[in-house]
Amino acid sequence: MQVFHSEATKLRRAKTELHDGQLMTPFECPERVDLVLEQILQHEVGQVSEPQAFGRDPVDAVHDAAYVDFVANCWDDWQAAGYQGEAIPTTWPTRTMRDDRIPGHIGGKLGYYALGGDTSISQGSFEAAMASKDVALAAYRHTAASGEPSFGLCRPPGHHAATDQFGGYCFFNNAAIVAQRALDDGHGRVAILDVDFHHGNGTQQIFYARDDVLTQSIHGDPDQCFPYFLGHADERGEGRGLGFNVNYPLPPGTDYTSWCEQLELALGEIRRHQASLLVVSLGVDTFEGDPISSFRLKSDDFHDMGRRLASLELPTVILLEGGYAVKEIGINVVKVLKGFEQR
Ligand code: Q9C
Ligand code: ZN
Repeated sequence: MQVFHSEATKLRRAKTELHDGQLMTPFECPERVDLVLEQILQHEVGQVSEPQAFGRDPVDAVHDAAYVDFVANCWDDWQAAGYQGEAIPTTWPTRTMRDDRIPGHIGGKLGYYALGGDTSISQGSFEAAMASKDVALAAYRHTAASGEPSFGLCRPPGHHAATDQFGGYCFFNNAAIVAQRALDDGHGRVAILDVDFHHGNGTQQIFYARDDVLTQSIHGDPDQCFPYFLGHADERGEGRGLGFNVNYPLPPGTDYTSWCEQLELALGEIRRHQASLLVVSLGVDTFEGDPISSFRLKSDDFHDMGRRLASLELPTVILLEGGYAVKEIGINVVKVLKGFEQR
């Protein structure tokens, strides 16, 4: 399988993440890229290529232009304000306040454009996010041209990023950017299947009122799990998009047998909608050893997952989302890719 990777995805090297009341070294670290790449090379998954630069237009196609400007300028603006640490939001336009005016001060902008306080913005964050979407688009281009599957070693991840919000370690929604580009290239219908432990709230929001992208997510029940405020089973899309979003929330402790039943339901929906391209938001944070998640998938389960994804026999772009700080992240990704190639 063709693999796409860019060293520039490691330009984000944040020092802080506010996690469970403590300021820690972020789980979403550049070492993740090296761990996955090392296993891809060791297991000879396929040729590894650098992406070209696709510029900003594909980002603007799914995100608000002022939001993209904010991500591009945030670190400079934060430093210009004289702050020493990394840019962390602390004040939000919550229910009891107004959200119809965007503050001029960077502290206010941060709260306006953030969906959580977990993702510090630092030097290189924008550049890495741009490289991440280039990796995704290069993978898509390969699959679109050849029909062959491809894997994009995206980092930072994308699926929590909404039209005009960052958070959950995500800035630009790589899967949504690929889906939109595919539609612009003439694909009739695209399916995005999100198998990351966390609900793909950004992907859902971006396409919620549309019937040209089927969005589905299998994830930890938002009653118990981040992002808490989206991802319930009764969110099915709106307007023309009604029926084109499907959520499969599962309780903490879910094992592969139960998880897989939901996967088969999701695959059935994709067949029913006659999608011509599949984008997989591949988080391997469903692994039993993941430090911030609570499903119980074992390494061998990822092989079976890949095999089942391939059973759709669709042109498929697989993009990395989550999967954290354990050495198994690389082997678990490789197992999905190898399982997929068994067909
Ligand atoms: N204490 C992705 O997997 N932190 N993002 C949750 C729980 C945010 C995960 C807080 C987790 C974001 C792409
Ligand atoms: Zn995740």
